[in-house]
Amino acid sequence: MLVDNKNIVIMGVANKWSIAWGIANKMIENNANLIFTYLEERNKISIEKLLEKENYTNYMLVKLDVTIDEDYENAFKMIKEKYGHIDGMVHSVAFAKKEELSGNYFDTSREGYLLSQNISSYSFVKASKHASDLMNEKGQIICLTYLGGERVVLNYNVMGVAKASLEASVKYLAHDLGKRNIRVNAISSGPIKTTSAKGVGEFSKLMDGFIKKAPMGRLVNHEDLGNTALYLLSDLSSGVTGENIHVDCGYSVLGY
Ligand code: 1JT
Repeated sequence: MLVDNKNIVIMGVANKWSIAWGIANKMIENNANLIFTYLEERNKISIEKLLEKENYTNYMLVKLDVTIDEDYENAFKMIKEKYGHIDGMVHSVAFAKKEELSGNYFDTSREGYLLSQNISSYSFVKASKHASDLMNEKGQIICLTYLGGERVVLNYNVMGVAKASLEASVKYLAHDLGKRNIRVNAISSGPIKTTSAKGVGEFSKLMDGFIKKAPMGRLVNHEDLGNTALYLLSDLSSGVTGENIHVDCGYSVLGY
């Protein structure tokens, strides 16, 4: 198995619709040891329930509010105490205020801008620092992004700018960590109906348009993302770093 007995930290499972859960599920099938970070008690309970259903008991849950420096210290200290080292990390965390995901980008508030950068982008830098400290000889780090970080996608606005900075961080971190044989990559996912996405106005319209236009004529699913995550977290992708893999049923090749 491709990630057999690997210790992998997964940030961003809130419930069964989370992209991070799709990735975790694939890791469970491939016998990884998973460490979940969560924000709120209700997320912890959701994760425990999901894992119980899978009959998966060999895991760790740690609280980590990505906006609090001491939370990283505590979380990674506890991870080190239990596992000694880690082999991989998955970052699937983002936030923007709902009112900033529509209308004109120029109406973005300073507070909203900084909040989305803090949670969606800086957290990846900070987590990569702590995760890489626990990696020996080699490691793999991945994050989730969206086309709106590279192109103008209507309404994505402040999140697009946060994803642009996340994608730039992937390249700088790949440079920092390459000599230590730690690879850093992004997965650019097509739109997925998660709890956060459902809160966005006109999201269903975006999904309909996506199915109509995407070369494969369908939506991306959790398994598609889990498969690419498995590739990136395993030795199948040895030699790949600083890359952004589009798992979007071909949508991003379109010029119309
Ligand atoms: C967040 C939200 C990050 C929705 C997100 C996201 N990354 C992708 N989506 C889905 C999406 C959202 C919009 C969109 C296209 C896709 C919700 C708040 C938390 C962070 O516009 C075209 C707005």
